[in-house]
Amino acid sequence: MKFEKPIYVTMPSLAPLSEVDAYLEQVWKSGIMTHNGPLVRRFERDFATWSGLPHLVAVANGTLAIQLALRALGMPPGSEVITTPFTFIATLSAILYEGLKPVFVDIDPKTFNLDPAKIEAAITPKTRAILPVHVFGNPCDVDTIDAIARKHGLKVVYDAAHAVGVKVNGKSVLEYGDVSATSFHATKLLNTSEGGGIYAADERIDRTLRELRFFGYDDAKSVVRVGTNAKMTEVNAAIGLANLAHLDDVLSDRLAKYTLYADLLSRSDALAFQKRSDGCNHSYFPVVFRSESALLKADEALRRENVFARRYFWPSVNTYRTIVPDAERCAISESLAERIMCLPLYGKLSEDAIRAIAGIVLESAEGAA
Ligand code: T4K
Repeated sequence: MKFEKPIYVTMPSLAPLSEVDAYLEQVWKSGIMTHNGPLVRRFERDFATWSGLPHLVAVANGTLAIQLALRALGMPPGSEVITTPFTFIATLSAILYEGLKPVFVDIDPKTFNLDPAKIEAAITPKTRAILPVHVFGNPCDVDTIDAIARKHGLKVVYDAAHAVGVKVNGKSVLEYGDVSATSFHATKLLNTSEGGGIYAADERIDRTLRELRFFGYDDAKSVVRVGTNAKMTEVNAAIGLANLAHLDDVLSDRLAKYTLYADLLSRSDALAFQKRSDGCNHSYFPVVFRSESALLKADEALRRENVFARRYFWPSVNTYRTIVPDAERCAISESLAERIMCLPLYGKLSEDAIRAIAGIVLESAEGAA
């Protein structure tokens, strides 16, 4: 059965418009649109409270959040940053944009996260930091990574773009590492349309991040460093505040939908799934096929029914020859990237639609097996 309207990989989780309007009225009344105004400050406070963090730096998007996080650590140009090849292009471009050198270390084939057992072999005298990603909201092995970083005197910046609501050892995963950068993009569990957030426990780093996002100004409006404009606007904060009130419901709904997909699909041994750790937020539903041709066949079958899954993440970012011509090969990531696809997963997706999508994927994968 062909879906009447196209089903995309995701749709934004949106609060009722009246709830956004209530915040926007404040913006219209005050005329304060930006420059870390009252709604941005409130969004920072409320998101931090919801996450159990003491503070947060809200920024314009998740890519700038990673860039500022790297910049705030003050690494010399050309410093090596150990990172994962299995991620969205933004992780890599942020490292390159900051004039740093990415060094790719392959992933764990089960969790899809940077494999901590392979990190130490990649450390050189130029290594200054490790930048892992909590892929699809599945937390990294933070204790092992932090222990390696401490042993070698390295900084850790987590790309936590997918990790809103993720907990490890009973606390927000954003608390791990020196700095964590998250995303509030329209496609994320909590969205401000475009937006990002950075958390650093260290007060000096936190202050530096605030200066970096605001042209290098300190609180007294003296220019104390080279900064940029990475501010979140009041309108974005209004959307975020309204959506934040529904975040607990969004998270429990994702878990229910993820579980339904998993129950339906795990009966086939033509498919494999991400090994999730406790605290995962189930923000994506990735499914792994035996071969790229099996994936393409399933994708085609879905498209025929008006369903548009996404190849997150393909290709493995170490293979972007135009920007990283000499990058390390990463066999596990490159193979996974060819065989993995994320199925539609969002609040308005009905149970019937999930059953139908799973049926198409199963039929196609088993036919290809
Ligand atoms: N690090 C990681 C690991 C990331 O995954 C990302 C972003 C970042 C860093 C950087 O964060 P940001 O700078 O973006 O804050 C999307 C998102 O644009 C991107 O935020 C996300 N990761 C990435 C995984 O996915 P596309 O090009 O696949 O998205 P797009 O625009 O095709 O959207 C997917 C589907 O969502 C559409 O088919 C329809 C739906 N959609 C999308 C938008 C933008 C809507 O319904 N409404 C919308 O406004 O990159």
